[in-house]
Amino acid sequence: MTEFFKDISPLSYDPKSTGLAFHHYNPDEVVAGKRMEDHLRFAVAYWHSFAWPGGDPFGAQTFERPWFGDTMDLAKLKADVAFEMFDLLNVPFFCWHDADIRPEGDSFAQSLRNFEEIIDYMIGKMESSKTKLLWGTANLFSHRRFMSGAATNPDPEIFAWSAATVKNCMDATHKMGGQNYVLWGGREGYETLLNTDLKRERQQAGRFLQMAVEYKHKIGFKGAVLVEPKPQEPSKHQYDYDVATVYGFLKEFGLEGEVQMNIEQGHAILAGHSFEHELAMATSLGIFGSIDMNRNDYQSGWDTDQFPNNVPEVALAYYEVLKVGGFTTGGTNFDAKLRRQSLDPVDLIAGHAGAMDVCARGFKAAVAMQEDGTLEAMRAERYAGWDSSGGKSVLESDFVSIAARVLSDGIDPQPRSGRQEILENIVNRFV
Ligand code: XUL
Ligand code: CO
Repeated sequence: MTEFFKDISPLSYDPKSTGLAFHHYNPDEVVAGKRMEDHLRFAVAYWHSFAWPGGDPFGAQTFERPWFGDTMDLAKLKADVAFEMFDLLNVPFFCWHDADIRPEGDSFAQSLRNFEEIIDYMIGKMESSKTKLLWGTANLFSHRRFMSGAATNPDPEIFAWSAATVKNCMDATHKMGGQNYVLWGGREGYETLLNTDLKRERQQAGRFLQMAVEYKHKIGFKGAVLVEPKPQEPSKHQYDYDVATVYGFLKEFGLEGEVQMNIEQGHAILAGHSFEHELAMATSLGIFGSIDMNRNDYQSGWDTDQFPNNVPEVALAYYEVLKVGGFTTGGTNFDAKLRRQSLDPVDLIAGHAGAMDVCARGFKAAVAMQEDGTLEAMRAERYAGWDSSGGKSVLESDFVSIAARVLSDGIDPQPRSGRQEILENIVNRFV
């Protein structure tokens, strides 16, 4: 045991507790035919909890962690503390970027050796822990070599470096028994068209993603390949702006059956959408995969990655997920970080515990809404005309015959209420 969480005991479900406990999340509670833990599939994101120093654009590190530094011993200490936190929280999954878990070497080969050593160290820890890998990913955005993109870089050698990095991260994810592999196009975008060949860059990104999918099949990785859309940040114009944009991209490069979406609340907000919109878009296109759960500030205009704390919003999100039967390989990854003044070990635990409770409350509300059925009955009633023989024949017809029928039948459609307030009142009964 390390000293880091020395005063903190494992959390349990204890609704009456006034201390550190779960008040709504009971992993063993069976809801809609399954244990909560198996529905929600919570994951801790290594980068925010263990690698982020607490900086902002006006100030550097605020956190002082005993594992900060560039040696392998410190990387192992970081892994020790991380697995202690997974145990305290009893989370079934975690997620990493290569750069979160190993020190950067002074060559590609040295970084790879560091990475492989840490992967083996973590696999050793996983033998005595319940926590599995939800997904692995490559950090192709922090180092200055990626300042002009990874796959979309004007320099083919950066493409090659990035491809080799993703190959190694996919190998490690596979070796760890990971359930998905994620690609977030961190700097796959551009700042100014004046120096950018947009057509070429999109083709490079398409080929890169095809190679990742080819490699997944080559090594027999059975998990899902997930793309995580995000607009505007860090590049002014990101090629993977939102779910609909990425779907067009997948179609163009023949990948629509191969790649699903990892959808993040904060990214949806930055794209000018709601979280549930992005989820509904993905489920309707058959490309929903997983969730990066967090909460964005609605005013700031950048990605604040706060822990979720809005039960109605989370309920509407899980309602969309439940409509397609819940997660398969995906889960709820807390891509969320402490505020930089939250310095103490207990803040890390409280942030996650609170988030798990918020998700549990939202999820139970979503299940209750689904079991109640009124929302779906009212939606079906709104579209019932399309199920009638007249409605069906409209879509099988053409403009000429439709125009003739509108005249001959003397059609005179009457507007009907959309009932939004009534529907919102129904939701409010459950959240
Ligand atoms: C960045 C972001 C990433 C991805 C993984 O906004 O969400 O942490 O989730 O690279
Ligand atoms: Co994310």
